Amino acid sequence: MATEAAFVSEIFDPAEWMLAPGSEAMTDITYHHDRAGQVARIAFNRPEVRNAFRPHTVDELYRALDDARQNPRIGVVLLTGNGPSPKDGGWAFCSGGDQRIRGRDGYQYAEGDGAGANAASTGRLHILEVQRLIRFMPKVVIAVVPGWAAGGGHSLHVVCDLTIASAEHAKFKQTDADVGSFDAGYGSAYFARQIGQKNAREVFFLAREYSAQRAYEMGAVNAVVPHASLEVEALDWARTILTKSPTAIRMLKFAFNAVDDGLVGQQVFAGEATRLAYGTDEAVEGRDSFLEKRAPDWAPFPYHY
Ligand code: S0N
Repeated sequence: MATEAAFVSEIFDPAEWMLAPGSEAMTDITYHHDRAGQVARIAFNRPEVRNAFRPHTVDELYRALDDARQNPRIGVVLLTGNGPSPKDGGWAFCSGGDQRIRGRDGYQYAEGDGAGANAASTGRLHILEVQRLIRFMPKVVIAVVPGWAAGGGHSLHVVCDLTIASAEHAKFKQTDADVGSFDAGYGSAYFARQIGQKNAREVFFLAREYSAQRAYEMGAVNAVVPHASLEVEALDWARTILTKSPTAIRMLKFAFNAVDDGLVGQQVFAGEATRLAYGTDEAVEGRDSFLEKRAPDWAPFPYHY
């Protein structure tokens, strides 16, 4: 049974949300569904470290995103960060990998962080699995950026379908090269497709700080809105998207992706096309002829529309 939502962030409205079933024990993220059960809100919940992720955070994030992906009623996912920090009042979407537990082979699980029997003996870099989940899920994922999007957190906003940013607190900075890290996939190469090669190279090579307004001007952000109304605006965008045909949105997302995703993009798009084709009389005839051990009769089906 769904549970009433507790207050998790200064701009979170508990009246809009219910705790997502199964999310009660999550520690590093929060996961909610709106009361109609059609919008998911998934938020980093480590504001004291600017919502940096450790392996356990990524495990929970993957689980929540996959749950939202598989829920047939959820049409839009909001990915955000809770805040502000109890230490200094700072806001963050996500500041990437937790540098305190980065080892020579990736990010390390720690005692007591909930990893339990799943704790890997070697380090993990499975945030890239999360990126692919966002990229390939047949639903719109909106990055709702209330503060810092830095490092791997910047890459996550890049891979989301849309980004809405807080006018007052959102800041963007690609720190990868500062800390000896490099997202050589969506975070950089796809980012360059979004904002152009010169701009993307500047963001990575200089690792400067960009305001929400500047990111908007570069084409990295869809809208800049007052901080207090950030989540209201994001829910409004989600509910507008929910008025559209789910199949059309899904096919459009995969069409936008396909050009940059090579054969995997073609595979994802074609998988959806195959699923749609299964609904035609023609495909039904193909299946039935096999099951009835007869030659298929394609005569009713034209070669040209
Ligand atoms: C975000 C920044 C710019 C905010 O600066 P600000 O507001 O001055 O706050 P601070 O005082 O610096 O921070 C407040 C407290 O939070 C801690 N903290 C912040 N970020 C992290 C972090 N990432 N890890 C651990 N702790 C963090 C601060 O230490 C401070 O703590 P106290 O109060 O105890 O002093 C600024 O904080 C900043 O620059 N942060 C680091 C950003 C960064 O470099 N992130 C890592 C980048 N690399 C990755 O994310 C790699 C992982 C990844 O996604 C990946 C995987 C495979 C391939 C590629 C990638 C990729 O995308 O890079």
